[in-house]
Amino acid sequence: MKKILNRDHGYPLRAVVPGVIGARSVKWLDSIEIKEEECQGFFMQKDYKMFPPSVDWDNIDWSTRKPQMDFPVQSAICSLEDVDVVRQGKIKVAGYALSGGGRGIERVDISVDGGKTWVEAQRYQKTNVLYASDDMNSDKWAWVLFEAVVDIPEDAEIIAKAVDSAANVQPQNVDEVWNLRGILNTSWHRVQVRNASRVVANSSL
Ligand SMILES: Nc1nc2c(c(=O)[nH]1)N[C@H]1C(S)=C(S)[C@@H](COP(=O)(O)O)O[C@H]1N2
Ligand SMILES: [Mo]
Repeated sequence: MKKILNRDHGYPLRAVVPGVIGARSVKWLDSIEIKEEECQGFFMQKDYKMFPPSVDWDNIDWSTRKPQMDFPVQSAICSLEDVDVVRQGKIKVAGYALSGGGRGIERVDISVDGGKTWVEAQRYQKTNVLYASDDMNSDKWAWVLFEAVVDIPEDAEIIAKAVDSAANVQPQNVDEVWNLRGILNTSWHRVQVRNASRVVANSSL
């Protein structure tokens, strides 16, 4: 399939840096310079950096931190939105997971009860080709798609969390990874859905 790079995403020429935060995949390139020293541009020096909780906008010193490069393990559910009313008890939960720095996706866990119990989703990269357990490289450097069919109770909170090949796992809440710039919020993706049987029952009251 021919893939067109449109202008919003960098046409006519864009760098794509797998495993590294999106800010480094610079769009609309017109020249490339190979340099020994780190780029002194705004986005490398004064934007995408991670600070500890003690740093605020009054005491920030940008030069104390390295530019963010590798990103942490993350995932998102793309098949559902918060407002979805699910007609049957069974629904498909699908989305993507990826990790930085060449770490593969070991597992994607799905919960329909707010994180008390979990089931493992199926993973694939090429459409409809599931992973063989001996495939060591195909789950690295790019999105891993996941899919699970789950039974949902009334008013479910559906959660996805991914685990990478170094056993890094997404944090439960954003509080644990909060940082001044608000970057790298890779906490569990939560989607609230309602079960239609409950909605119908309510509306007949
Ligand atoms: N030239 C240029 N490239 C850029 C940016 C930009 O502002 N200018 N933003 C970066 C950031 S911060 C991100 S997250 C990604 C977004 O890429 P997308 O629009 O294809 O999702 O582009 C990166 N490349
Ligand atoms: Mo960004």
